[in-house]
Order: sequence, then structure tokens, then C-alpha cells
Amino acid sequence: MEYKNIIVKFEERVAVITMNREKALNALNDETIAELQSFFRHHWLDDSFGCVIITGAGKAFVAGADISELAQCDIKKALKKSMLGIYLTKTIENFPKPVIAAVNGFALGGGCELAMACDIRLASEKAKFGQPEVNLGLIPGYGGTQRLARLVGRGKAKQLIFTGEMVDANEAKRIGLADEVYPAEELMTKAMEMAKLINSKAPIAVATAKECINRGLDVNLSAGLEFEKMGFGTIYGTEDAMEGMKAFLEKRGAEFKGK
Ligand code: DAK
Repeated sequence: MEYKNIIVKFEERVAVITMNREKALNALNDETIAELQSFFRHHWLDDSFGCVIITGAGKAFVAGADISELAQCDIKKALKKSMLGIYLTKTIENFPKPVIAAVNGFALGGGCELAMACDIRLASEKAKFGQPEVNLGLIPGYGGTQRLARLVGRGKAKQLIFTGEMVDANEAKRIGLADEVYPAEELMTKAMEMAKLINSKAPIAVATAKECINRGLDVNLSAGLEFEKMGFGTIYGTEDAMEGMKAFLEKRGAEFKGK
């Protein structure tokens, strides 16, 4: 698929996706959602890279769902549209490689929801997060009511969603919405460093850990521990696990092959 609204570059086994509708502050229109969906589906089995970074061109990460499209919806279309957004966020959440959001600026509404579907959120000092849908007479439609409450707790999620107020990067970190905050000019370097560090680990172990954490958060502790037990056992069937332990005992660096 040829992309019009995102730029995809592969650098040192990292796929960097730049949201690129700068004139509309990278707002998520249907076409952009389809392009992102296509990227993740197309590369589901692609082992030529180990990590994805999503960032935005200009002063926004993503300033929300495209309000000019939202304004055209009736109930039927709103439900279908919401399903497409939910489908995309679940696709990212379940993608078998880590996805890092490098939040460079506004991450509002659907943009905050996109960032929350990623595994790790790194923020520039210029980033601003929020769920301002109530200002439009709406509620979040791409998972915001669910993922925000899981990340920051129900009280803080309700405060942010009921008031529609934005928080800056440091406050986002304080409440658990952003994981790290960096000066704007360092954001992409830091994101690349993290992606490359993850890439140096055993990819099947990283993917299995991601799956265990995600599945476990949907169920009670006992069921989550069962996922972990099964994941732990499965990993023993990989060459990388044997190599990792052997390398330690032989006092050398491990050479992981993703097998
Ligand atoms: N959609 C469309 N265009 C947008 C946009 C958006 N979300 N955000 C900004 N733009 C456009 C502006 O209209 C403006 O276009 P021009 O006038 O130049 O043509 C251009 O981007 C630059 O924006 P500003 O001139 O406003 O820039 P400022 O720096 O002054 O302000 C801002 C930046 C981020 C504070 C401001 O642009 C703003 O408040 N933007 C809207 C933020 C927002 O409310 N975002 C949440 C959208 S609601 C659902 C599915 C999903 C959702 C809900 C329901 N269902 C299917 C049911 C999700 C909803 C949302 O995400």
C-alpha cells in the first residue's frame, strides 16, 4: 500500500512511522487509520525489524480524530468508525513486537488513545496529553475510557475525561501516562536508543513477555500467572533461550537469532 498520511522508514531494524498530516495536526482521518492498519497487518510476520516507533511531524503527535469527519457521522457511521479505531488500537497492542510512542507534541483524543495503545510512551517536554472529547459533546471512541483508567486509575481518568483538560509531559509522567520525558531535541535519539536496546534482546522472549503482560491485564492474577507459566515453558523451546543461558555461563555476549 502506498501511504499518503504516514511516512515509514526502516533504520537499523527499527520501523519509524511518522504521522504526516501536519496541516491538520496529524488528525486521524479514515484514510490515516487505514494506512496504519495496513502497515501493522502487512508487517505482522516480518522479522526484518524488531521494534516500531510512532511519532508525529510538526508540533503534534496526533491532535485527535479528524473533527471534520466526525461531524459527518450519524449513529450508524459513528459505531462503524469507532470499531475501526478500536480494531487499530487492538492491532497495535497485540503487534508481536514492541511499539514505542515518541510523543513530540499534542496527543489529544484519538491521539492520546493511539499513544496508549503503544507499549511505551516517551514524551518530549513539549508534549501535551488529553481527552477533550467532551468539549465536542462526545466521549472517547478509540478506547480512551478503558485504557486511560487502566493506566492512571479511575479517578484521574475520570478527571481528565470529564474536564477535557490537557496535561503537560511532566504531569503525564507523574500520573503514569508517559513513561519518560526528554528535551524535545533528544526525543527521537532516546526512542531509537530504547528500540535498539530492545532489539539486542531475544525477540521471542520480548514478544512473549508483551503478550503475557497484555493478556494478564485483562484477567485476574491467577489466570495471568497461568499465561506467564505457559509463556515461560514455551520459551524453553527456543534456541535463543539456550543461547542466552549458555552465553552467560561462558561469560560472553549472547547472539540471539529470533529462533
Ligand atoms: N481534527 C481536524 N482538524 C484539526 C484537529 C482535529 N482533531 N486539530 C487541529 N486541526 C486543524 C485545525 O482546524 C487547523 O486547521 P486550519 O484552520 O489551519 O485549516 C490546524 O489543524 C491547526 O490547528 P490550530 O490552528 O487550532 O492550532 P493551535 O496551535 O492554535 O491549537 C490545538 C492546537 C491542538 C489546541 C487545537 O488545534 C485543538 O484544540 N484541536 C482539536 C483538539 C481536539 O479536540 N482533539 C480531540 C478530537 S475528538 C468516535 C471516535 C473517535 C473519537 C470520538 C468518537 N466515535 C467513532 C464515536 C475521538 C474523538 C477525538 O479525538
